This record gives sequence, structure tokens and C-alpha cells, in this order.
Amino acid sequence: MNIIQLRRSRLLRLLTVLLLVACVLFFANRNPVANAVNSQNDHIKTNSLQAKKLSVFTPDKMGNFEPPVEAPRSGPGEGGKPHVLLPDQRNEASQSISEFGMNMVVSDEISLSRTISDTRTPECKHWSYPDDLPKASVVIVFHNEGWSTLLRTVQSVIDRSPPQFLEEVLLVDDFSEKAHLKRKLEDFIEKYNGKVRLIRNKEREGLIRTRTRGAEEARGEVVLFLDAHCEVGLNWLPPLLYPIYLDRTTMTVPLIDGIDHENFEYRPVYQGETNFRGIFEWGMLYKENEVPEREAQTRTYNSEPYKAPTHAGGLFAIDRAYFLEIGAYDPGLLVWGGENFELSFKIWQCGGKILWVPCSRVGHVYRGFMPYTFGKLAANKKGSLITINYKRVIEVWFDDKYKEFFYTREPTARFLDMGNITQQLEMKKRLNCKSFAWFMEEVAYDVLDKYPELPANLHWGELRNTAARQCLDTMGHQPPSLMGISHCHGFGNNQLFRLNKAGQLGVGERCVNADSQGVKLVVCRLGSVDGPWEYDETSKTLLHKVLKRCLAVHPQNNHLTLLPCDTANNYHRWEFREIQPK
Ligand code: UD2
Ligand code: MN
Repeated sequence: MNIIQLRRSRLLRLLTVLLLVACVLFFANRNPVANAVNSQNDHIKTNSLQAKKLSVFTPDKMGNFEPPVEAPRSGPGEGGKPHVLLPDQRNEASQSISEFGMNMVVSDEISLSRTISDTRTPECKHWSYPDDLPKASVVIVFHNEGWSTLLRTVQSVIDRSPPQFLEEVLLVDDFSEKAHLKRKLEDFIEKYNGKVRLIRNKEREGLIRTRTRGAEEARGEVVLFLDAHCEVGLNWLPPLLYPIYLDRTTMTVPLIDGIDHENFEYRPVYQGETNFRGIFEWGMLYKENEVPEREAQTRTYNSEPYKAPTHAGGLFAIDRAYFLEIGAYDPGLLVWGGENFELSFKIWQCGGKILWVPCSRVGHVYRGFMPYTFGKLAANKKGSLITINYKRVIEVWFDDKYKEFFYTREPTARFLDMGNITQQLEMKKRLNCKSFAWFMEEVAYDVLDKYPELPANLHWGELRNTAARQCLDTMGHQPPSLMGISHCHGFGNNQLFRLNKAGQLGVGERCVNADSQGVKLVVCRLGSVDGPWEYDETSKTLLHKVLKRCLAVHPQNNHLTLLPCDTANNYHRWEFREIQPK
């Protein structure tokens, strides 16, 4: 080969390589989500050109990480079955429920490595995943949790995760006081030979800051958060790691199964093949909705991950460095609540994405009530600490139009002190994050179907009857239920009503209506924001337009009722009084 031929062949080789690189770039850009992410946040994304292996679906073959079928075992709670105590254990059991919010006597009798049912859709068994997935630190934060539920969480992770993908289980103690979480816990985890690590907060930080600390201290490439009362499902880990392996700006969320807080039965929350995803209503309560067609149709298999606007909060995986790059959680959020939205809006608006992964299941004990207080962190906080968190989140991430919906739904929030959000706003700018309108159009497009734009309030506050001098009250009942009147006590959820321009009388996320039986608290009709009420400023009467009667207190028995309107009668007169949070 002479020198010219040599040059030519080199040139040819160079051209071929360039062509190949161009092709790779072109096809990589065909994924619309990846595309949006790439164009916006190249500085965060360090997508290498190194070839990524893809997951494969093989209907006639088991997936590569499928565990061998477990032999059925007998014993309390095995197979995820409910466990029933003897009658003489009842006292002890109810004591433990009031202490931990779950029946620890039942839990203590169940093996830490009990078997559970496979709640995944059958397709899941046939997915194979790359063998070079990133390693995860499973981070479990806890405050005063029960012993066996915490350790069963740990044991299930150890039992059901391929060891090559499990860097460690990192327990982060949020300043618990209970004796069993001290020395006894340190001694117990020694048997895991360093796979399980324990660190402790020097003071109570709340779960939000404690999770951020967990991520800072974790050693794995991915952090995977779990509550301290979970049991992970069969082959739960590779499906969560795979989307992060493909794109490090992805958060993945397992589908949550239920573990009964009284008998510890493990059962799916979702039945059948319908998939759900996390959304929210304008008071920032977490909601779930069937995956809309627009999203469902982007996938070939129903077992594939799908995009979701948000998530419940507790259980998710994320690239550790990415999580820290986007500022982890807003450190101004306190103890509990709203952090799921903060992280979700931030991820989506700043170029990442959230996927729910149907082939990864994790059971969680939903407690009947919260067994702990917010301690010192809640001191000096006017009003509800959770609403303060929501306010911080919406003030940072919502556009003005959407902020108004939150304040319409939660009028007292206007008065709450949310602290300083300058740093959050600066970060939002620095990361070049998109608007909330973009998020609503491209990601959370199903929210407005269920929770339409809110008409402004005409009035809000407690609603006091002039004659009876008492206030309209939900009486603390769940809908559907009869409403009543009681001593006016202002702040709280039972007496704070909103009457909007479209005639809806709302209290919290519920609505007031009436029928022949009386005045009722009902679940507001999904997708509607109107109602039957009309308030007359002059006579101070509240008319039910359909029944053509007025809200009144019966002069004889002092009961709430509807009567033919009598504008001169004080028993038919009501006044709204706005309430300042205490
Ligand atoms: C849900 C989430 C929870 C969290 C919360 C909102 C699920 C299944 N659970 O409530 O993870 O996102 O909504 O903030 O999605 N803990 C502390 N310090 C505290 C309080 C709690 O470390 O001050 C621990 C607690 O021991 C538990 C975890 O944080 O391991 C979550 O608390 P939870 O189980 O009481 O919250 P949950 O499930 O009601
Ligand atoms: Mn929990």
C-alpha cells in the first residue's frame, strides 16, 4: 500500500467512524423525553456514548434475575397471609398499635424473612436486564420505629436483591428514643458483615432532612429510599435500576403494595392490569389516577415503566450524584409532607423524569395514624407545618395562575410564614428549569380533568348562624355524613368553609350539599368545581338553588336543616368570618 492509499483508507475509516457517531446521536435523540432532557440540561447529564445494553422481553423464557420459585413455607404470616393472635394477646396488641400505629405483636411473631405473594403482572417474570446496572445504597430513615418491622425491611432487601447491585443498606436514625433502637440494633446488624450500616442524627431533623443526610453519606451510585416498615417484592431491584442506568436524570418508583397494619397481610393495593400514577389536587393532597391513554400508548408492554407527574414520597430510587446536584430536598422543608412534590416538580421542570415501574413492587405498612409528634421542629410554627411545606413548594415551583388555585383551596395558607425561598428560586434559575405551565401541559395533563381550575372564592371562613350563634361543622365525620352546628372554634378543618363563584360550598377537599335527609358532607364530584349554593349579601341567607330552600337552624330543636327561605328570620342568616391561623 503506497502512502496515498494509506491516507485514503485512513480517511475512509475516519469517515465511517464519524458516520456511526452521527447515527448514534441521531437515534439517541429520537426519544422525545431524552431529547427534551438533553437539550435543556447538558451540564447535568453526562451521557456517555458507551453502549448501553437494553432490557429484553422473552415470553418463552424466564428473566435473567428471576429468583427460583420459593418452596411454600408454613408459619405465621408466610406467603403474605394474615396472622391472627390468640384472644389473650389482645391487650398487648392494642397497646402496641397505639405506640407504633401497627400491631407489633403480630409482626414480632412473623419471620423476618417470611415469604410473600408475587403481586406483579405475569409479564414481569420475562424481562431480562443488563448485568452492569449501577449499585444501590438502600437508605432507610427511621424515628422510633418498631423492631421487627424495621429489621424485616432490611432482611427483605438482603434476601431479594442481587448482591452485585446492593452496595449497602444504610439505616439513618432520626434521633429515636426507644431502647430497642440503641445498642441492641448495633449488635444485631453486625451479623450482616458490613452490608448494613447505621448512622444517627445528633438531634431530630425530620424525615426530609434525614433522607438528604442519608444520600450524602451513602456509598452506592444510586440511592434507594424505603420507609422503615416495608417488605420488598420478588426481583424488585433490577427493574428500578435499569431506567437510571439508561438516563441518570430519571427517578424510578416501585408500585406500592399494602401490608395490613393489624394482621400483616401482604396484598396488592391495585387490582388487575390497570396502572395508576401519582397526581395531586389543588390543596396539595396526593392523589392517584389511571395512567392516561396518551402515556399508556407510548409503551409496547403493559409491564413497562411509565411517566408519572409525582409519587407518594416514601419509596424511590435516584442517581445519588444527580439528587445532590439538584439540591436534594429543599432544606427549608420541615419534618414530614410536601417533599414528594418538591422533588417531583424539580425533577420534571429541570429536565429529568419520573417513571413508575410496574415490575418492581414494595409492600408498605400504612398506619392508621401517625404515632409520633413533630417535636421541637414544630414549635413556634403558626398553623399547620405541612401546609407551610406546601406553601414553600408552590411558591417555588408554581406559576402565578396555579399558586392562586392553592390559595383558593387553602385560604389560610396566605398568612403562613414559609421562611426564605431565595436559594430555591436561584437554583431554579441556575438549572434553567421550565415553567409550571409546561409541566401541566406535557406531564401532568390529567390533573385538570380531575381537579379543574378553581373559580375564586366569594367568601371563606367559619359560617356562623346569627340566631343560634353556632357554626356550620362537619362534626369530624367522613363523607357521606350529616352535617351539624357546634360552638364556633375558628381554625381547624371542620369549620373552615369556602363558597366559590360557581356556587360550590367546600370544606377541605369535601363539599356541602343537601337532599331530603338533610344537609350533608359529600365527596366533591371529580372534575366539577360548581355547586348549588347562592349567598345573598343583604339578607345573609344561603340558598340551595335546586331545592329552593335556605340553610337554617331549626328554632325548636337547634338542628341544622333546610327551610323555605325567610329573609327576616335570624335562624336563616349566616355570616362568613375569615380565620387567621393561630
Ligand atoms: C408518606 C410516605 C413517607 C413520606 C411522607 C411525607 C410512603 C409509603 N410514605 O407517609 O415516606 O414521604 O408521606 O413526608 O410513600 N421518620 C423520620 N423522622 C421523622 C418522621 C418520620 O425519620 O421525623 C421516618 C419514619 O420512621 C419512616 C419514614 O420517615 O421510616 C416515613 O414516615 P411515615 O412512615 O410516618 O410516613 P407515611 O408512610 O405516613
Ligand atoms: Mn410509612
